[in-house]
Amino acid sequence: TRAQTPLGLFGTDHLIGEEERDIRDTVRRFVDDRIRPEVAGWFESGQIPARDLARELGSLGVLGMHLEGYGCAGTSATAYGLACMELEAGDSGLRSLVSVQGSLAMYAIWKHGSEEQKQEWLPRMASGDAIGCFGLTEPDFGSDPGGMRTRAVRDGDDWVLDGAKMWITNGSIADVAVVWAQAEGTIRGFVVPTDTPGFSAPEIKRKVSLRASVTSELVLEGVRLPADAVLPEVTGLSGPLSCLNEARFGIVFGSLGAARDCLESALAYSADRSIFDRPLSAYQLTQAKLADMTLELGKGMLLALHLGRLKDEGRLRHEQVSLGKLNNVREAIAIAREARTILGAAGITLEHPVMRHANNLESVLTYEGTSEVHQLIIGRALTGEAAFR
Ligand code: TGC
Ligand code: FAD
Repeated sequence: TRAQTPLGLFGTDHLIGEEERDIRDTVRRFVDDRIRPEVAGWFESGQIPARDLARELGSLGVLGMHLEGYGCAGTSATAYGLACMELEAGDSGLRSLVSVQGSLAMYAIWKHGSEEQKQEWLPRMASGDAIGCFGLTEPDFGSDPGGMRTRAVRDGDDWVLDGAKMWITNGSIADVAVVWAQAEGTIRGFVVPTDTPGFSAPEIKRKVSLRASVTSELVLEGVRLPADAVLPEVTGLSGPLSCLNEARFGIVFGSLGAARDCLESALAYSADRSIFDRPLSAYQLTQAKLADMTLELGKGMLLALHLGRLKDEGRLRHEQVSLGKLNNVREAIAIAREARTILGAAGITLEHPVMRHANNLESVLTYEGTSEVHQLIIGRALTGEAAFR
């Protein structure tokens, strides 16, 4: 009998257009050639060549790829999702770099910025010459960003920002930070060049998850900005939340990339590993695990593609993104853990990608809305009752 890949068995490629497949295959080749040989080392040392990678990802065309104009490719949302999937098959940290750049920092400027802000930042960010970060979370306000304490106060025409942001991806390496702050009774976004006096971004060390990604604190002490640093087109919490929808959508696909990589590792290992004189893959218990993992991967992929098509038609609602983020990250972690059992002791090392993905997915479960927050968003959509507070 002919061995099939898990997603080959589902036949999901038939739901993807030719151009989307070409984009996916290009990103897959980049990950195979450039990322796979290096990524375990980056994870182990907690150091990534982020600036080089940003330029390479810019040349590949994935930074802000689903945005129109300003040097961005303007692909379908589904193509962007598929790219996220390939990037995260390499490492969640790589997909994070791309998510934060394209879906959070660039999207905030693209959607809510002035023409001058777009001209100044978007082309450089699309090419990877400038790196962006997105400061929403604070030390005391993660799931409840509406309570943020960072303040922007008017001084003449200027704005002066004071406060702190926490757990900010790309913070220490960013050229520009999109910072959300309380301003004149509402929440507003500010475009902050990171060389502005009073801005600093110490890196958070000793992580055991998402080690191939820079995570930082942002400290804002009397950061003085000109009047035109504010994002003019949005006020209130819906501003940052609109950006989160974009990044969460990428995670719906991305998490499946990590899961697929774990499942494929387990498949390959089980075929090679001989136990009690037979390949591990020939045992019924192993096949039950492989079949169940394949089912969840395939179901997650069908959900992702469905959400992708809704987004391409402009009909995707944010509660639907929550369905995808909650399910696919949760199942990706379950797949990573099950795959790890098949590898036995070998599964706990960096010789195989499985434990690295499993550890990374713990961060993915928490960021962009924890699984509990997404349960509550879905619960509110079902019942009409908000149970957040
Ligand atoms: P709530 O009253 O529900 O909403 C306030 C206003 O926002 C509107 N809204 C949305 N708009 C766009 N998209 C959404 N998803 C929206 N959800 C709500 C809403 O209509 C309302 O508008 P208006 O005009 O009436 O004012 O707000 P709430 O304070 O009750 O909070 C709701 C809650 C808990 C769901 C929300 O705050 C939330 O999603 N919390 C989770 C926070 C989060 O996800 N943080 C992520 C930070 S960034 C990150 O993690 C990057 S990871 C980096 C990487 O990918 O590597
Ligand atoms: P908390 O909000 O304190 O939650 C703690 C626990 O309480 C969780 O289990 C949560 O689900 C639960 N909980 C919360 N509310 C309720 C409720 N109403 N009912 C029941 N349980 C509840 N943020 C950014 O702004 N930009 C970034 O670039 C960024 N990058 C990140 C990178 C990494 C590696 C990580 C780990 C985080 C990043 N974050 C970023 C922050 C991330 O968005 C927050 O960690 C997340 O929103 C959760 O906030 P918290 O960690 O403060 O947890």
